[in-house]
Amino acid sequence: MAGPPQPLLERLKDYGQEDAFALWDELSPSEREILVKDIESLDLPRLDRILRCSLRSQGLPTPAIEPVSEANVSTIEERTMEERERWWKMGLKAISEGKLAVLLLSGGQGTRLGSSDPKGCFNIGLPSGKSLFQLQAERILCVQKLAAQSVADGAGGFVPIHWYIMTSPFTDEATRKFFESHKYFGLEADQVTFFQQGTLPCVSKDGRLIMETPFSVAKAPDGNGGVYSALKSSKLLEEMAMRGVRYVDCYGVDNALVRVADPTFLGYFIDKGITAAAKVVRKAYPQEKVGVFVQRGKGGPLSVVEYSELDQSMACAINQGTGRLRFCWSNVCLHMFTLDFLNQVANGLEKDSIYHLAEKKIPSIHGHTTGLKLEQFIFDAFAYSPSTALFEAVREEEFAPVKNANGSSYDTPDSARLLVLRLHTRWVVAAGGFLTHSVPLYATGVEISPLLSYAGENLEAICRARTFHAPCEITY
Ligand code: UD2
Repeated sequence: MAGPPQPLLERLKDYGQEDAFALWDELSPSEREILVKDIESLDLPRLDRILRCSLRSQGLPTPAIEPVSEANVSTIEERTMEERERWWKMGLKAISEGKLAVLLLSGGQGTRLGSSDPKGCFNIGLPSGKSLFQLQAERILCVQKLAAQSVADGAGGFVPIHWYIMTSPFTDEATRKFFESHKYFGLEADQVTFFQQGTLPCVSKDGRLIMETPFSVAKAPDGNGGVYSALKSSKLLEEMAMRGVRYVDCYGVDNALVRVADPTFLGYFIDKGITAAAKVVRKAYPQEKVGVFVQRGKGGPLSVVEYSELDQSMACAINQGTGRLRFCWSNVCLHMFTLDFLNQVANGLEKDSIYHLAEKKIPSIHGHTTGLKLEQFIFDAFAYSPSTALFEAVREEEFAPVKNANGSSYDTPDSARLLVLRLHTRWVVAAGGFLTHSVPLYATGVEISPLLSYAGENLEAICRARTFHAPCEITY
């Protein structure tokens, strides 16, 4: 009985991974062929380097971390109306010149949501029934229009904002089909580019490959920080440069209120002349499942400690002076980078192969087994940024996470839907409109199409003295 190919077995032995061939004798010829191809596709030296660096760094003490100094945060209360308007105009001008690209992180598996579809396809139950992808596409359409109107003569026509969408093997096909079947929600097909992130094998806690089936290694997407190597290998950073892109707005798909291509955030970013920025909201409570921004030593670079790596004493620490949480600036996966900085990261990140180890239940030949997923995080890049600033956003206006299935206690489609309806109801009332409602107002509201208004602007003509019966979508 022929055993596994000797050279391949030897290579596995070099890294202590020969168990991958343990069931060889029970496999059919075709299964053996699949297994050999699967093992040959692994970059064993890279995997071994990642494992050694990541498993070793697990025990190392993290360098002293401090809360972010207030000088690095643009807070809402200190922001003047003049600044907001100036940044809004600066952002629209840069967008009208084609300098902004949008980068969507959409490779995650929606396991917590209980849906096998990509999260962006999810309908959170708004009156319009729009998916997260459609809401985001229409916000891009709206900003394009506002940018074209902001140009002096306005006759220039709009410059399309290019939308780069990172998928993973788990979400790619369904995402592309969803966009095609919805005709890109009114966008031009050639202003949307899909690209896939990489995957990495799942390993046991002592670093051994986990076999999902007798002839295939268990794998998972390499984290939303996989975007850097994916941009590099797909040569999309060069393509962005060819398009004249200077700034990249990067965000997570699972936020129903995400302000895609936010002109104010872009204007602030350009005005500050920095290389990286993130929107932050004040943390709602110590256990909130958000990363928190920290500073590594006085004046050191900003970075994020993910909620899954934040120890309770840090999460609950109180600033004695203010009585507020010591680590209060939450990461909400809303980032802005210069294209130059993305190039530096994409070429530099590989050197530091420290990955985050996420302990998960992994489907395997022994049933669901506790194992480790190897992930890089999008915000790992902040450690390399020479200049980073945080831009406080109003939580109720910009952060409606869709993480857990309805019935869970937080971050569900229902909670996100209500946040959208309540915000848009406030916009209608502020624009002189009235509401009637047959269910209590706290449980309903109106939805304003993103094609009408991006952040509540230009609604007087439509809403003044009009009465709307909630729940409904206002589209004209
Ligand atoms: C993310 C943030 C967390 C906080 C929270 C707020 C990261 C690493 N963590 O936590 O700090 O902001 O959101 O809601 O950003 N994704 C990929 N590829 C992957 C994994 C995830 O594209 O391999 C995408 C995913 O589709 C989503 C985003 O990254 O758009 C964040 O998803 P997540 O579930 O990994 O992160 P979460 O919710 O634990």
